[in-house]
Amino acid sequence: MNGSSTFRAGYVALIGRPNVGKSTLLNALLQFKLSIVTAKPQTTRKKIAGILNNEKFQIIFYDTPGLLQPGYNLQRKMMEYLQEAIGDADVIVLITDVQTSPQELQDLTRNILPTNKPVLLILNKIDLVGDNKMNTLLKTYQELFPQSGYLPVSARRKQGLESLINKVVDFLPEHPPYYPQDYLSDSNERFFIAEIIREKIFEFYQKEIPYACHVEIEDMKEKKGRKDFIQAVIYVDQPSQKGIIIGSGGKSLKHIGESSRRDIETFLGRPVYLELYVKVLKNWRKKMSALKNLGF
Ligand SMILES: Nc1nc2c(ncn2[C@@H]2O[C@H](COP(=O)(O)OP(=O)(O)OP(=O)(O)O)[C@@H](O)[C@H]2O)c(=O)[nH]1
Ligand SMILES: [Mg+2]
Repeated sequence: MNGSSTFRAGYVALIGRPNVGKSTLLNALLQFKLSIVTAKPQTTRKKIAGILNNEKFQIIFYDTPGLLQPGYNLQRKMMEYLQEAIGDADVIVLITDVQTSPQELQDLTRNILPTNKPVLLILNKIDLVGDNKMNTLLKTYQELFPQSGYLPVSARRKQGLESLINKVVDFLPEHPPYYPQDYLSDSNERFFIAEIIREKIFEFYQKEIPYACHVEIEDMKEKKGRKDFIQAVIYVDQPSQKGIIIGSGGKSLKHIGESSRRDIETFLGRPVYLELYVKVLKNWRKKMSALKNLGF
């Protein structure tokens, strides 16, 4: 009867440089670990919807790949996802952190920030600095990004999130929900399972290896009275990387399998059996046809 006329719903793009904490912030806002988080930049490669629901609003947040100057086709695809999220958004949340140079961010965003949409600038990781440094940074950002609203937060410590949600909701149009109100995302389980495996690869291997890997779920079967069976393949882009992924006596791959399985079980809320293997798909990050086949 009442309240329905004031329901607000809309799309919010979470954008920013690699590693500033976009995925951490999404998870903190949803109070659920949906998007993978690692200490390495360029972890997120697609746009990932995370839907926040309550009686008054539905916010569809889009986590996106970190903003960069693309050097190869995978990175070009990543920037297309970012542009799509900006294009679809009712509100842009531009995230930066206390380690990023404000000037550099201004240079990078000059041509991508729309002038006809509200932009909220979020200064993340304030747990790493004192109030003085934080206030100086906020002042610099206010000078460089005059049309924005500003908020300091710590995604890791879950500080400032309520103000962020309130500000976002203020900008949202009156609109009925876009998705059923028990939806958390529009991606399927398989996508998130592959992402969990990729997170473990990012955490475990060094240098170029994580960037050369792509993960696909080849088979997933529910088995009555038994654990679900999941088969995943890790694609590498050079033959020499296959041995590194597997490790001596299969040790490294076994470690990835065990740590992935634990997190997949937490994510799904049920026990699974996980089988991993490795395939070479030469230069998949550069070849448009390979990228297309892998869902980019
Ligand atoms: N100290 C501190 N660290 C944070 C905070 N938020 C995120 N981090 C850390 O920053 C690193 C990067 O976090 P992500 O959430 O993966 O960053 P991202 O912006 O999604 O990175 P890409 O997907 O690579 O673009 C991780 O090690 C996080 O734990 C914060 O509020 N405080
Ligand atoms: Mg991310």
